[in-house]
Amino acid sequence: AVRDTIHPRVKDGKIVIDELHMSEEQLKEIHRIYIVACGSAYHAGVSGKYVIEQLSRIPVEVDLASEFRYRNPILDEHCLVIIISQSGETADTLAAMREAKKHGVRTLAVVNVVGSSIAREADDVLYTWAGPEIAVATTKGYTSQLAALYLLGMYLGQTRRTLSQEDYEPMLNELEILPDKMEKLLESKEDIQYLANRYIGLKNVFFLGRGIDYATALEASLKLKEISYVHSEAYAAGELKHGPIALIEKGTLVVGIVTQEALYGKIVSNLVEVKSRGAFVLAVTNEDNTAIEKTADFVFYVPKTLPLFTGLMATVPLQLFAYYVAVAKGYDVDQPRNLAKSVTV
Ligand code: F1P
Repeated sequence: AVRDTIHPRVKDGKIVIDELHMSEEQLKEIHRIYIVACGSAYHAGVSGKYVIEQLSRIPVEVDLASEFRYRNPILDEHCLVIIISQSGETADTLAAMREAKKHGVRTLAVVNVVGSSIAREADDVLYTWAGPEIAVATTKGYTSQLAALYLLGMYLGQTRRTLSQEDYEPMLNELEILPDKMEKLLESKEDIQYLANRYIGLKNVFFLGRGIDYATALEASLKLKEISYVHSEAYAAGELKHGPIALIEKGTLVVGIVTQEALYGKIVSNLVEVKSRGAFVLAVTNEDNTAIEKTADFVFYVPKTLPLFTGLMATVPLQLFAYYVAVAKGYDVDQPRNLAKSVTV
């Protein structure tokens, strides 16, 4: 799915987003981006904020569609509103987009379902081409949304000249091999299954991450809730000491997502803290970060990629973790209780 998102937009060593009908001048004049979505798509937006801000230096605000639509957001003609929705039918997301359009703001939809309501009404549409999502909980829809946002960030960075050619080329090369790296990590999925079987009686799980890893933590936590019915929370790791640490006790599972080399020391000290209170620590980290074994009880290594792209690597094992816990408990992973494929009311 990720390959199908990236492939049509990389041509002759350049990213070409034909679907974005904005002139170079208009793109240069954008002074604020709002990303608006619900559920997993919102988490893709949190990841997208880091990527787009880093590459284009445009301030990005990420908002839940159910909040954005009622909060009278400050919008003008130099804002861009990016709407993310796998189905393209989520009621709050559609309403948020209509709200933005009322202010005369340009809207760009990142959507999977061709011809859906959001796709039809947006000014521009970036299809993710992930194919049909059969299961209720979004999985490949999410990873392909990340890929679309990486493309967009690089495109904006190149157009606005905030991303140098020197940085752009290795990023583009990496982007093209990301799908192979994702396939490679699937080779060790039995390790995740082993861990999931061991944690079948799981009651509370905490996911911690910093920077982009925080976005991955949010999505990993949602997947576990949605399909395995396990209570889980995601925190930006620095927030731990502001309350949640009170909930850590002997045997609590804490999942640390540790892909940002510049922040290794910081997150490791958070993991040491929870371990000293009896938590069992699972770390998802880059393949060369073997030093983590001093802290974590179990490590899942993912192929190394550029720091801005690690969301794609770290999400997959955690989606699988939620999947294997659900399977071990005998749940229907495709049709979780109380959930609808798209929330249309
Ligand atoms: C948003 C979403 C999904 C979630 C569930 C309910 O859908 O929250 O992320 O997995 O299916 O809807 P969408 O707007 O991306 O279609």
